[in-house]
Order: sequence, then structure tokens, then C-alpha cells
Amino acid sequence: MKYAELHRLYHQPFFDLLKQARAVHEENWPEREVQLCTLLSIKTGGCSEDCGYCAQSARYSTGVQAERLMEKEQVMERARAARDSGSTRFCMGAAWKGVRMGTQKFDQVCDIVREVSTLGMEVCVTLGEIGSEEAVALKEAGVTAYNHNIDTSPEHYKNVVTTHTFDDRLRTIRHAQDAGMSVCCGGILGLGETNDDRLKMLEVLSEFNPQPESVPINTLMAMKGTPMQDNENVDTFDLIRMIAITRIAIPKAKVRLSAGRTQMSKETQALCYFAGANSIFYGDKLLTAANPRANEDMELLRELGLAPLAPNPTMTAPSADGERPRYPMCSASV
Ligand code: SAM
Ligand code: DTB
Ligand code: SF4
Repeated sequence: MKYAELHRLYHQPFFDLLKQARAVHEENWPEREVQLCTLLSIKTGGCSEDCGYCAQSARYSTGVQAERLMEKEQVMERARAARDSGSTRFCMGAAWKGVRMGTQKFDQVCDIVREVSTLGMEVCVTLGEIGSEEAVALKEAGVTAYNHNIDTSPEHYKNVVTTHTFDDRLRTIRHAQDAGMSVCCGGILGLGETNDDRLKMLEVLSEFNPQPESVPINTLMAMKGTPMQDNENVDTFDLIRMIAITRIAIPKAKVRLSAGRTQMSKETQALCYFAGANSIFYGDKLLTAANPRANEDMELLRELGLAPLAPNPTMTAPSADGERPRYPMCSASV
């Protein structure tokens, strides 16, 4: 969906936008279900990149200790616990610039993925930049979705990260799509961007072919020691509007209300569910930061008459419509 249309829809009166998003949501997701996804940081901290929001960058003193890649058995314990608590997706994150075929760490990750994929959950990984070979190997090992966020608009990206470019992000996404993995791609609100930047980010996401299977909408968790530690909080209505417009622009995606829920009231989260959010990170921890307690999330879903989504271990990646551009389409020049 193009920026001009997104802009028009976004700036309707709040309830008109919500009503429209709700209609799209009910048409595409009539089941009143919310997917529960568990995150695990399998390799924490010490990252060479300078993403201005991230507690795991080695450039900032954030108090996050760099750790080695976790052993397979430890990961399996956490994955089994996630499945037993009702999660249908297990997302493993590594604080790397990227990872290359033929390295020990890549073999180790593939080995972990092979084993986790036997548990019947969707398997998502986020390992930074990958090439086409790595993407194929990850898909073969059992990865169902690759998470790689564009985070903000093409124009604002350079104000957030300098060690890689927006185009680098798009290239990795294309490699994941070409290998037949679903793509989980979204962004963060609160990086000093304007409303227009948010809509331009959404324009890029919604012009992917195929559209992302899931779209995480994070709100900045301002990490002490990062350049963004004092950023202003995201306005609640802006967040709800963003969820709504994402639902309209990418109707078949899981829209995941992601980082930052510890700061949100039950009422804010309820409005996000109403506007089209149908997935959350579930469990007490994100990668390094806190998340609401699992029993509180379950209680909220119960109060709202929503239910956790049933498992779908056979998830297949959506296919592209007809001819598609060589890279996910990005209308802005970057
Ligand atoms: N290194 C990989 C990468 O950059 O793609 C994977 C891990 S990275 C931590 C995954 C995503 O988490 C980021 O793209 C960003 O959207 C989100 N994230 C990281 N730190 C955050 C923070 N402090 N607040 C909100 N979202 C955050
Ligand atoms: C995403 O969009 N959000 C998740 C997941 N993908 C990897 C990560 C959120 C990280 C929040 C900050 C932290 O835990 O350090
Ligand atoms: Fe590294 Fe990813 Fe954090 Fe950027 S967001 S510093 S690439 S872990």
C-alpha cells in the first residue's frame, strides 16, 4: 500500500480507523485467537553493530554481559518449557552482525534448529545478516520464519544505525524469502522518528512480495547506556493507530504487539488486540529485557474472551504474486 493511501487512512478520526481495522481483522482472522511466541536469546551481547536502541551492542555500556552461544541441551530445555506453557512459536535471537556458512557457530545453530523443530512449534530465528546459502541451510534445518526488522523508514534508518544500511536489511529479507522461509519483519516506535517515518516503514513492509507473514511492532524499551536512553515514550493512541493501519495494510499477517508491553496498561493492550494485534511475545523475558508475566497475559486474554492460538507446525511460507522485484520493493531511494 502506498504512502499517500496510508497517510489518508491513518489520519482519519481515531474511531473510524479502528472500525476499519476491526473489519479487516474480522474478515481475515475470525477466530479470536492470539499467537503466543516465546523468545530466547541464544547468544547475548557483544554485538559489533551500533543500533542506537540496543542493549546488546558492544559499543555501549548497558550492563549486558556478552555470553557464548548456548548449548543445544540448554536451548531444548527452554523450548520444551515454552511448548508446555502454550507457545506455538519459539524464536531464537543471536546478537550477531550476521552469520556465515562453514563457521562453527553456523553449524551449531543449524544443529539447534534441527532439534527444536522436532517439538512441533514454529521455529523462528533472528541471526542478523544472512546470504542465500545460509538461508537455504536454515530452511533445510527446520526454520519456518526468519526475523529481520527494517525497524524504521529508509530515510530515518541512518540516524539509528551506521554499521549497516537499510538495503543490507532488505537483501537478507530477500534471501530468506527466496529460500522459502516466512519472513517476520517489523519495526520499533520511539526511535525519534516522525509519524511519516512510521508510515513510510509500513509502505515498505506492505510492498514486500509476498507480504511478511508476521509484523512485530515494538515500542522502544529505552536501555540505559544507549544513545536512545532518554527518548520520549510513544503515545498510546499513536501505537494503537499504528497497529490498526498495519492490520489494514497487511491483512493476512500476524501483527505482533512486541517489546514494550511492560509499560502498557491492560486497556492499551486490549485496544491493540481490538485494532488487529493477534500475537505477542509470551513469558517473563524478551531477549535481555522484561516482559509481562505469563499468567497476567493469560488472564487478560481470558478477560477479553480471546484464546491462545493452536499449534501449526506445518506452517508453509506464503508465495509471491507473479513477477516480483529482485529485492523486496522499496519505493524510497536509499
Ligand atoms: N541481531 C539481530 C538483528 O538485529 O536483526 C537480531 C536481534 S535484534 C535484538 C531484533 C530486534 O529486536 C531489533 O530489530 C529490534 O526491532 C528489536 N529490539 C532490540 N532492542 C530493542 C529495544 N530496546 N526496544 C524495542 N525493540 C528492540
Ligand atoms: C522483535 O521484533 N522483537 C523481539 C524479536 N523481534 C527478536 C526482540 C525484542 C527485544 C527487546 C529488547 C531486549 O530484550 O533486549
Ligand atoms: Fe546487534 Fe541486532 Fe542489537 Fe543491532 S539490534 S546491535 S545487530 S543485536
